[in-house]
Amino acid sequence: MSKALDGVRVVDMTHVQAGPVCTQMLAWLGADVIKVEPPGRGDVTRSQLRDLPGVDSLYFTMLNSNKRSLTLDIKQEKGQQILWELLRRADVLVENFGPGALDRQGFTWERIQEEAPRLVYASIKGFGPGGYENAKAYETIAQAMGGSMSTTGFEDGPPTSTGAQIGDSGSAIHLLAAILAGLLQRHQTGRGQRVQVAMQHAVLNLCRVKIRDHQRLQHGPLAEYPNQSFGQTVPRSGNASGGGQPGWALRCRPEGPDDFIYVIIQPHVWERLLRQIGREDLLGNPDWDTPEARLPHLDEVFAMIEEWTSQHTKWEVFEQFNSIDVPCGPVFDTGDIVADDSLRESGMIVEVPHPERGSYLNVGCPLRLSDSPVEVRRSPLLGEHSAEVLREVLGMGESELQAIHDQGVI
Ligand code: CAO
Repeated sequence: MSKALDGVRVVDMTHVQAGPVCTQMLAWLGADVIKVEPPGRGDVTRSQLRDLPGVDSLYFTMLNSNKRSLTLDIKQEKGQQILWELLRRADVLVENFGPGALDRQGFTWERIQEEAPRLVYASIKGFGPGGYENAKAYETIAQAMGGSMSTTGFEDGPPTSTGAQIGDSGSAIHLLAAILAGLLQRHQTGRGQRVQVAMQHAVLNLCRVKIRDHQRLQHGPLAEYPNQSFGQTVPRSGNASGGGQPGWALRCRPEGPDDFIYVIIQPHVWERLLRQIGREDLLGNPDWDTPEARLPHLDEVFAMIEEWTSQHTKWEVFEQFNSIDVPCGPVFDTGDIVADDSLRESGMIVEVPHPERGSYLNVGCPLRLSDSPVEVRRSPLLGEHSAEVLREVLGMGESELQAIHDQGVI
């Protein structure tokens, strides 16, 4: 079956996490993603956090599936010539180097527009224009400066980073949307364009509701927050839902570190919820009956529900609450995730064979397109497709391939 991005060629100069996650999605959608890596070492993550000696790390394999690998030294003149040739034949260039890295090798936006006017040139940097522009960034730096860390965690604890990689993978998804929009606009204009996402901006976009609450705070306390007192800025609110319906993580049997279920109280299922947990005595009680009446003593409300949940496993509670339409979610630990039948059936946890490490698990593609199914294929070995790409895309002959190999260009 054809793929959504069939015929789209991507020169992928990304490394670490933020860029590779974006280009992996482009590859899953059918683009021909050619990962350009420094000869000899490749993307630094190939050797970071290795679990097996001498083999590409899971850090690398899980973020670089469905791509081809071309090694190319862009600090040699010949390497730069080859890169220019590739860019003239490509639709998209993606990179996430530190500020100015590609400009220093002569690949400025001005020159790229002249040489490859149809190219969508996409970048992730830590920051946008302004005071932080030249600073490097990693995941947690973006979380710190995008509003996530100060609003995550418990009130009596320090600012906390999230397990979800909203700085890196979050920026990647934003960049994917921007690249696809750039390609669509090219249909109208015939021109490529410069596409940029700053990690700080992507995190801030994901923290939109906290800036909502910052402004609400100027007009009084945030009633749905569990906090007792408020200052000038949005406090950390533990596991409060942050939405219009209150929620909390409640302990379950046998009280292991992840034996919790997250429960949301919707007004129209309150009565059913009370009956399920055996507290019919509260039906009609004005202190408990309406969302407004419950709001000032939510801690008591959730403690009461927890008395019941703590007598059951999170799976039992999930089943029983679902049967009465109470929204809830057991806290999945990583073991639950990799063993979950429905995640495997839906292709979100996939087993991928690899010639050097044996098979490994990858997280599949959450995008479902009826006419563009995703098949997750293993990540490439370093330089695995160098000759293939240069022959196929640039029409390079064997003697030239041998010569640039001997010069260390590839
Ligand atoms: N051949 C030769 N050299 C190559 C090359 C190739 N194929 N590909 C890259 N390089 C060189 C670059 O030219 C650059 O060299 P110079 O520094 O001499 O100009 C260098 O490799 C890469 O520089 P860098 O600044 O990107 O690398 P770093 O390890 O110092 O910084 C990071 C890493 C992530 C902090 C930085 O890239 C960055 O801020 N990126 C933007 C934000 C981002 O994406 N962060 C998320 C990282 S995921 O957690």
